[in-house]
Parts: sequence; structure tokens; C-alpha cells
Amino acid sequence: MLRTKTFLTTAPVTTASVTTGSLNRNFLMKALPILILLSSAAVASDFSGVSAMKYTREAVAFGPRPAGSEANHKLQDYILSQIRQDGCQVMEDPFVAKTPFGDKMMDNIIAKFPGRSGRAIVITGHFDTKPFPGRKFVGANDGGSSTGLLLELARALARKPRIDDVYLVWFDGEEAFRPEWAGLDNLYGSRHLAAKWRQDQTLTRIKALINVDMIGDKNLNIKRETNSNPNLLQLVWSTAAELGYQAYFVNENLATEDDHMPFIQLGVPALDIIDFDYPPWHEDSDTLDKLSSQSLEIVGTVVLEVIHRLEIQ
Ligand code: 1BN
Ligand code: ZN
Repeated sequence: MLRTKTFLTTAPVTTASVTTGSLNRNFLMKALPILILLSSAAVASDFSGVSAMKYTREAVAFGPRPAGSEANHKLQDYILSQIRQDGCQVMEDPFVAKTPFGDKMMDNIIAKFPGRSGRAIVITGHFDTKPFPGRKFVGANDGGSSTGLLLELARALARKPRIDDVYLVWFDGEEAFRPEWAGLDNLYGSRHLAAKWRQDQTLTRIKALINVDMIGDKNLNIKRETNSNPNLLQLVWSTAAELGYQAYFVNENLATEDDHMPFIQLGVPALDIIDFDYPPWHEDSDTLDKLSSQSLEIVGTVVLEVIHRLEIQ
């Protein structure tokens, strides 16, 4: 794996330079910048921010995508068509949600990359957008970025041997139908899947669930979400720092409700990676020009590395 090469390229040269003379030291001084470049390229290359941005752009092109809408159904078909190319098990989780505006058909989409340990790691995000009747809210960051990042994760995980099962879940119905976020008018997809996985015992196999939301902002600034599991917060923040991303995973706190909450409430170690410092939040100006492929690559690379670390724990 590229990750292993990263450590092998730097370590032996450093050791040799300490034990032998100035020749090796000179070599090290010249070679180190190249080795650092090579090692960061190796870490970044499994997950492509450019590819994640392309998926995000294609999702956003469907326009406003509230749960139950035609555009939402077209996006479901698009997600399914993409993940069917990734050599994973593809599952749908259709259900009827009781909303303040009546019953609505919703559907979570699940990609399973099977492992051999019996344990599971789950990475989630939402693909619906908040309904704003009469407006053109396309949710490039809020709904688009999580959809694109998960599609690129599926591509990066495709056809690789696994220790744990890795599930990727695209949640429907994260957003409230009413203008305000209140009561049971939100988190429809995650509440449904948490209840289903409680029934069939899947929850007992989950080592960790990581939800991503609004992670494409050009000005990436992710705070520690305080409803999240403390051990997972520690793992994600230390991984980000070791990859050189401490400027983006900052040491500040924030509490939000998001798709991790139904799992937290059922005792699953879960965490929300959310950049809530985003002025166009729920505005029609939440458009693609506010996003960057670098931000998607930073978060995707951290999540991939965390999956690896969880698997060998
Ligand atoms: C995230 C994106 N959320 C909705 N769209 C959840 C949320 C709701 C976060 C209220 C903060 C406040
Ligand atoms: Zn939202």
C-alpha cells in the first residue's frame, strides 16, 4: 500500500545519516525535501479531491434535492450507478417517513465492502437538500460535498482486501421540512437505519461510525463536535495532526445535532466531522464556487487513514 511506502522511504535514510559521516548527511539534506514531497503525495493519492469534486458537481447538477422529490430520486439512481462500478455490495433501505407534510418515501443507499473480522466501520453523510419552496437552494456544501466525498471513498476502497466490513451510507431525509430544526422533523434516514440495525444486531458489530457534513468549504475549519465519542475525537484529531492537517482540524468545540445522533443515542461510538463555520449555510449562495477539491481531499484522506487505524486496533 502507498501508506506503507511513506514510512519506508523516510526512516532508513534518517537512520543511516545518524550513524555514518557527512556524506550521508549531505545526501539527506538534499534528498529530504524530495522525500517529504514523495511521502505526502503517497498519503494523498488514494483519495482524490479532484475526483470527489467531480462527483459533488454531478450531484449538485440535479438541482434542489429534497427528500421525496424527483431530483432526489434521480440522484439516488446516479449514486447507485456509480457504486455499482466499485465491486461492493449495494443495498437500498427504502422506508416511509411521517413528516409535517404527510408521508414521504425515502431511501438510504448503502455500499458494503466486506472484511473478515466480523466487526464493522461505518462512514455516513446525507444526499438530500433542505426544502425551500420558491427558492433555488442546491446545497453544494450541505448535501453535495458529503455525497461526493462518499462516492470518492467508494472508488478508493474498491477491490481492496479488508479486515473489517466497511459500510458507506448515503442518508436521505437529514434535513427538516419545516424552516426550524425541531423535534422529529429531521434525521429521518439515520433514525430509520439506526432502528433497523438495532433490530438485526448490526449495531453490536460497529467499532465506529463517522458522519461527514459540509466538508467542502474552501475555508476549511472543523471543530470538535462535543456530542461525539471522545475516543473517536482523539483518534481523528491526532490522525489529522500527524498528516499535517492541524490547521483544518482545530482545537475548538462545537455541539450540533446531525446524522450521528441516533447512533450515539443507541450506544454506538460515533462522531460528526462538520465545518459549521460556513456563511452560505442554508442560503441559495451555497454553490460550487464556495468549495475546493483540496478541502475534500484533506477530509477524505483523514477518513481513509482513520479507517486503516481502526482496522488494525
Ligand atoms: C447540518 C446541515 N444540519 C443541517 N444541515 C444539522 C444542523 C442543524 C446543524 C441545526 C446545526 C444546527
Ligand atoms: Zn442543512
